[in-house]
Amino acid sequence: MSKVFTWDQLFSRRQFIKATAAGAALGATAGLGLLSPGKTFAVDQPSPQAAAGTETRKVITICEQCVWRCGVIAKVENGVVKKLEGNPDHPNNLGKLCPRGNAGIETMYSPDRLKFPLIRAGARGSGLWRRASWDEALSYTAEQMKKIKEKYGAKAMMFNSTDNLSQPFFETLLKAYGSPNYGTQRSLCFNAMTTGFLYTYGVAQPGTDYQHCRYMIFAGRNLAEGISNNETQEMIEMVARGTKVVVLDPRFSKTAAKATEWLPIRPGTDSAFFLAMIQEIIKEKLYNASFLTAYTQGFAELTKEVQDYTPEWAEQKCEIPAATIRRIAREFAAAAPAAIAHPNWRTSNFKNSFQAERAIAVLNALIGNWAQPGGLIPDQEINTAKLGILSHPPFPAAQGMRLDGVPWQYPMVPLSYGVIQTMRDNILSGKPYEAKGWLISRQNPILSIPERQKTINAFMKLDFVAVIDIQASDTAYYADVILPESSYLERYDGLIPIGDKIFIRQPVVEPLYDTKSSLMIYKELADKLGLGEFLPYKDEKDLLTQQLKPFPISLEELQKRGHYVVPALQEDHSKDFEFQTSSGKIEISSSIMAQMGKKSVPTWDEPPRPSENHYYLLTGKTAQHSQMFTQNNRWLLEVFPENRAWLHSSVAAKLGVKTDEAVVLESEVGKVSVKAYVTEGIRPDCIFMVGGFGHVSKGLKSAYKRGVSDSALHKTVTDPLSGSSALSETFITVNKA
Ligand SMILES: Nc1nc2c(c(=O)[nH]1)N[C@H]1C(S)=C(S)[C@@H](COP(=O)(O)OP(=O)(O)OC[C@H]3O[C@@H](n4cnc5c(=O)[nH]c(N)nc54)[C@H](O)[C@@H]3O)O[C@H]1N2
Ligand SMILES: Nc1nc2c(c(=O)[nH]1)N[C@H]1C(S)=C(S)[C@@H](COP(=O)(O)OP(=O)(O)OC[C@H]3O[C@@H](n4cnc5c(=O)[nH]c(N)nc54)[C@H](O)[C@@H]3O)O[C@H]1N2
Ligand code: SF4
Ligand SMILES: [Mo]
Repeated sequence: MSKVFTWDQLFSRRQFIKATAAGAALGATAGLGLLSPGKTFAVDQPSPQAAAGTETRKVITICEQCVWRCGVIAKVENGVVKKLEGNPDHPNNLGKLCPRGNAGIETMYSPDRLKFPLIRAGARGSGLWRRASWDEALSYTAEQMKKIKEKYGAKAMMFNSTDNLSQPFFETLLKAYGSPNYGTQRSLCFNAMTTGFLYTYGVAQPGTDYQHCRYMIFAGRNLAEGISNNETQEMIEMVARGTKVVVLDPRFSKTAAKATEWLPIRPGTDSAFFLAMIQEIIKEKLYNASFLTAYTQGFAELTKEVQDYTPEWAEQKCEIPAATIRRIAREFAAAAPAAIAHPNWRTSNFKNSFQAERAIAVLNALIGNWAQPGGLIPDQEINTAKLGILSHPPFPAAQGMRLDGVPWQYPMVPLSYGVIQTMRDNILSGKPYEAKGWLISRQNPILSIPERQKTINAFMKLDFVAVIDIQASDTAYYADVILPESSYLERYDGLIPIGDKIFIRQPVVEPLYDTKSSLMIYKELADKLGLGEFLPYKDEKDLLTQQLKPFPISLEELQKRGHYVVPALQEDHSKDFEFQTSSGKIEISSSIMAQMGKKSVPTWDEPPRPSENHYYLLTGKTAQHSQMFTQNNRWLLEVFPENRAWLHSSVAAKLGVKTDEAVVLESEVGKVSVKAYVTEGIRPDCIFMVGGFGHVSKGLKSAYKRGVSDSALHKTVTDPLSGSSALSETFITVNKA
């Protein structure tokens, strides 16, 4: 057995050289990680490839600093990536990268990268590891997974992954293994929005035509900081054109700063605002009657339901003046059909967020903005290039109930979305059966699920945990085996069709360390499990060639061009659209909800309020970081070094606290001490923190213990309809530290 290391030893340069088989050769590679920490953001260390010769080239690929998948052109000099630029041919970013995209170089060259497979060599979470070969690490993982299947059935093994390009192959591994237990990030993210729109339009995520829009309402959608690159650009252009933009947010977000009107709504009461808009539009007959007759069902029921939801009633709930709600309803209807109540994104704020999303979906239907210039756009699915399929044997039937309660506890939540926080809770409860193993790829549940301590306890209870990551995430820190993936600038992933175009992610440089693409990790693990025939490819190039088979372009050519346009799809297919609901219409009254004995039209569901001396805890994004993972990126840390608790100046004055002084925040489940940020830009009854800080992994040397994790404070509250985790339903006290 090889030597045991702590994280400190493993990631110090000296130890790394000692621990490496080919110490001398790889010593140079380890040195590579140390970028100049100055402001130049230049890569000034030679790469191992540098020795091989001098060359300058550009490689077209795809960003992975968040889930948006922008097109990138990487400039490589002498084997070192010098600069990342936006690919002007890519629809997701129109030639521009956001700050996180630019900082992708540091993600790859970080000294904290996982450099080889690791097997736990002390108690779980002790931070003691030994280096393993790929063969050993994968064989060990496969043995544990086989043991669990033989002893407890495939269902005792859980598979988790957050949205990424190779996810379809992870799902193939899950199905081939035969487990029903699959966890994605979705119930922490957009379940309220996607289920709300799915049960209204049969479309989970319609697009929005910013270019022609004349009136936009965002309910918490903060495009200036929760960046969706091309959409953020379109929003900024829309504002510059003078389009009226209304932002509902308890906090003065950067999007609120751009907007025509900021409405500091009481958290959890968005549906009161929208129900009152609906009431006003119906009362004043400002709706599109012919559209409603032709394309919708349930208008009469809606009219009855909303009759008492007057703007005066709503004012009592949401604290926006009735006259403002009435005016906005009229302005919105007058701009129809070029007006949008935006579907939003991470609207998992309250249990009633599903009702808010249903009200938003229905409000759009009332003015008939579907597929109209300046309105909602059907998704592009029907017009998307279809990749070549890899044929494999039929999957075994997955036996057993799902640990996340879908559908037995959450009948309305689609299987592919799941309810990850309930999965975590049922690992702890052992109900309906005991979970034993967890394979996690590209996800950091220890920081992303509410109640961090509970999540850590769930990890401690399991027999086996394997994690696939590029760095020692908090979740990897609690694993038994860590399988290091090559960073996105060093690897291939599955091809990406977007409308009539097919894009490629490809290595910009050779992997710096002993890492593999997840495509190969899944494939080699499948081989060792005896399931290799389900992932029928030799290597990444073989897989991509099979995906490209229907198209008259070689992989080599695609690599050069970066994308391929499928000619047959360039015709207009918009008329092929059908609403994928039970009735084939837009369901103002949902057939499925009616069948399940629920109120089938949008309705008011009173949210809880903080008691005396308690505050709403709000969470959200900053433009400079992604989720729970870029906090260790030193370039990004330099521009956003830690999160602070936003306090209204009146609250700060009462406490006698100034900006950067410490406050103690306490909820029912946790307590943290964090620096204050005193501002007028938040309601006095709310405290806001950017999520993703407060890492517990000592392997994230720059991010370890920087800022605090609001997941340590968040209570676990789940909407029984959409499965969405209600992230603003935690109430806290605040005191001077
Ligand atoms: N830079 C950056 N961009 C990102 C990401 C990232 O991590 N970093 N992540 C991506 C992902 S996965 C997502 S899901 C999106 C999220 O994008 P958004 O959903 O736009 O952003 P969030 O910051 O999660 O939340 C937005 C706002 O909700 C407000 N809020 C809280 N409770 C309520 C309420 O009850 N009502 C209303 N009206 N507002 C409320 C908060 O104050 C916050 O400003 O961003 C994506 N883009
Ligand atoms: N408090 C709080 N909680 C939240 C939110 C919030 O705003 N505040 N937002 C919610 C939302 S919207 C979402 S979507 C979820 C996200 O929750 P998660 O999906 O759990 O979080 P991520 O940070 O996206 O996890 C990404 C993991 O992938 C790793 N990674 C990065 N690049 C690669 C790669 O190329 N390969 C591999 N194998 N791994 C890689 C990172 O190191 C990290 O460990 O969190 C939710 N939870
Ligand atoms: S939005 Fe930024 S981080 Fe996300 S893919 Fe695009 S450039 Fe990369
Ligand atoms: Mo998300």
